[in-house]
Amino acid sequence: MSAELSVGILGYKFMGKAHANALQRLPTFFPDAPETSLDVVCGRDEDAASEAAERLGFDRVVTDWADAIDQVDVFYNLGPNSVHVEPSVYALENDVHVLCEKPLAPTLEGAERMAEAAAESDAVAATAFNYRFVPAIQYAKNLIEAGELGEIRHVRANYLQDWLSDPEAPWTWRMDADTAGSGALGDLGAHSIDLARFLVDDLTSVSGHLQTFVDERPVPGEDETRPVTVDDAYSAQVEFANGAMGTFEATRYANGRKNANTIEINGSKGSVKFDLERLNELDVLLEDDRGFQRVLVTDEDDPYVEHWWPPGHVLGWEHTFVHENYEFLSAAAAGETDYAPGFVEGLGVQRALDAIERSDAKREWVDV
Ligand code: SOE
Repeated sequence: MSAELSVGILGYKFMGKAHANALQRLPTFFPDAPETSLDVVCGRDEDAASEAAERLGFDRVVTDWADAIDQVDVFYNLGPNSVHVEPSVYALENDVHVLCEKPLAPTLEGAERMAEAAAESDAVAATAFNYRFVPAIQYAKNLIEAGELGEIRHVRANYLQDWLSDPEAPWTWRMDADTAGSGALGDLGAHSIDLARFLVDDLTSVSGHLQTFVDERPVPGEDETRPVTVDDAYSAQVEFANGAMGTFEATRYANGRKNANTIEINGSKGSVKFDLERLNELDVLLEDDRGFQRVLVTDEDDPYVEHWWPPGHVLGWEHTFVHENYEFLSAAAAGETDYAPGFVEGLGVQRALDAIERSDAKREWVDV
């Protein structure tokens, strides 16, 4: 492997743009990050992939993912969930580092195969849970680890969007069980569950409920509809290993909520509240406080902030990807195969997603 890590990406749309932007920001803001070369974009549609490669700053294009993986040090799996398993396993078997978007796989079996491949590989595997890398989330984690909230009793985590409220909103792969696995549950719930596992503990049992409100949707540019075979929304009650209890919800139908990813944690001594739509802030209540205090998490000694701007010069959603790429690439360069969030954490979340689906099917509590 050369000193510079060559990068290949599979999938060049929304997540391709987010990660390419992050890779380009690193040399300026995180000069100690490993150097990378943006080498190859992989996509079945060569023309579209070429256009994307040029726009995102990559050198070339291939149409076969194995070709891409054979030629790079680091593989970013940013495609639909149905292409997470095979290419990621192939990369790890060939000791190519992998960062894979969430949820890790469409099924629990797929995620288990990926985690096994990661355990046997000398390469580093990462699951792209970018919200762990929000400074305010790491600030909350530090408070919890320092015991400032005391014994954790409640977790309330919601992820609310509204882009499917309109029944005429077009069909996409995110609505197909074979391609996506699940709907709001895997796409949004995976983030909430990862944050809860990161900040609090493992989930041990769940009572889940899934709902699909609109069964078919128009296919863009065609005179037909396709069935929606995933959930539009889920809710779950959960028990944590440490005895805490939790309530979770995600939907694509919460009119007026664009990307409301919130988590509130209450302990015996204090509480924290986070809302992605105010991501520079954390509401904190400590032992002697009579109400929540708004902490602006933009001081130089706050996580990652010294790399950016002076206090108060707020960060945005895209910065979470820069921090995530910094940590992942640093671990890859150092060969830290116990990197977290790795495929172990991706699998942990997938077990919870699977349990919520099982619970819904049986209409009873199940173990994770
Ligand atoms: C779409 O619902 C989506 O882009 C998710 O796929 C992302 O993971 C989330 O961060 C924002 O919403």
